[in-house]
Amino acid sequence: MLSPTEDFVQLLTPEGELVDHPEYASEFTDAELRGLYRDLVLVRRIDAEATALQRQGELGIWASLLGQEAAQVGSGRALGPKDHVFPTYREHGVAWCRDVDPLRLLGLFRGVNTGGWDPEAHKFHLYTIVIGAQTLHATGYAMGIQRDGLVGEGNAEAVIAYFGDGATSQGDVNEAFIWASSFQAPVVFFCQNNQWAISIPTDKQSRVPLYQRARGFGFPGIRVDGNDVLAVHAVTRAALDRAREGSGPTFIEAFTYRMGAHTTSDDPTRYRIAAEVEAWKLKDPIERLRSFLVRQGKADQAFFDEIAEESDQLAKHVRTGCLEMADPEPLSMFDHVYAEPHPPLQAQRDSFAAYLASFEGGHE
Ligand SMILES: Cc1ncc(C[n+]2csc(CCOP(=O)(O)OP(=O)(O)O)c2C)c(N)n1
Repeated sequence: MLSPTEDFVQLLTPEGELVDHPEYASEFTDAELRGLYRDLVLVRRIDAEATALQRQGELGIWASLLGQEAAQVGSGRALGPKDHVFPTYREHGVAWCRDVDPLRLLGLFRGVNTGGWDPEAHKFHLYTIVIGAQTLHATGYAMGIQRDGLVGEGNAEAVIAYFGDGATSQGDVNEAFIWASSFQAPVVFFCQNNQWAISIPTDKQSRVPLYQRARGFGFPGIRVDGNDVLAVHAVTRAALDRAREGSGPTFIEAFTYRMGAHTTSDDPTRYRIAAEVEAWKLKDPIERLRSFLVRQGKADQAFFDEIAEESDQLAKHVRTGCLEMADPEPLSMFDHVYAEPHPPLQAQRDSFAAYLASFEGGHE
C-alpha cells in the first residue's frame, strides 16, 4: 500500500510553507488568502457553537466538521455560481460557501424543519442521511445538465457530490461512478476521507488507496492533502473545469481527519487511540494558513482580532437564533409527504390528531 502522502497534492505544508507542484499552483491575492482564513475560522466557530448547543439539549444531534474545514472551504470556494452541490450531512462549511444561513442547518438538527433551505436558491441540495444516495442524484442531475446542452463552451455548469470514505463501499456510489463514466457526466465526486466510517477505519474498507479506485471506473482519481485549503481549491477547480468542458467525471480524495466524534451520539475513544488524534492536530488546517499569513506578512494582528470579533458575533447569531426557533405544529409533519392526497397517510394524521386532542387543552 502507498504511504498517505505519496501521490498527494500539497501546496502548503503543515508548517505553513508553500511548496511547488508541477500541475497545480496557488493563485490567490492576499485579500483572497485572508478571505479563506476568515471562512475557515467562522466555519469552525459555527461547528463549535452547534456542538455546544447539542450538549445543552438544544439540538437533537450534530455531525461535527472539526478538522475538515479546509476540505470543505477549499472545494466550496472553487465552485462557480451555477454549479450544483449534493452534500451528505457534515458539509456545513460548503453550505457556508453557498450562503446558507447556519441557522437553516441548525433547524434541521433541532428538528423544527425537514430540510431548511431552498436548494435551488443556493444551488446546494438538502442534506442526505442515506449514505451515498446523493452521488446518484448528482450524477442524474449532471446528465440532465448535459442533455440541456449546458456543458462545453459558454454557459457551462458542473455538479459536485460530497461523501465520506465509508460511502465508497456503498452500491449507490459505485453505480453512480459507472453511470457518470459511461455518459461522461459533468460531475466531480468529492470524497472526504476522514479516515473513519463511524468506527471502521478506511484501510478495513479498501485494499487500495481510495483515489486509485476511480481508474477502474474509467476516470481520473486524485488524492489531495485535505487539510491544505490551497491544494484542495486548486484540485477541485481543475476537476470542475474538466467537467464543464465535457471531459467527464473526476474523483477527488481529500485526505483529512475527523477530529471529533462521528456525531454527538458517538464516543470515538472506544475505537481510536489518542495518539492518532494528537498526530493529526499538528496538521491543523487553520493553523497552517495562519502561519503562512503571518510569515509572509500578509495579515497583521488587527486582522486576526477582527476575525475573532466577527466569530464571536456569528456565534451569538447562531445561539440566539437557535433558541428563538419556534416549535412546529406536531401535525405539520404530515404535510408535504406526498404531492397528492394519500388515504393511509390521512388516516395516520387523523389518528395522531385524535391522540393530541385527548390531552387537556389538546391541539384540535
Ligand atoms: C445506507 C445507509 N447505511 C448505513 C447508514 C448508517 N451510517 C450513518 S453514518 C455511517 C458512516 C459513514 O461514514 P463515511 O461515509 O466515511 O462518512 P463520515 O460520516 O465519516 O463523514 C453509517 C454507516 C446510513 N445512514 N445509510
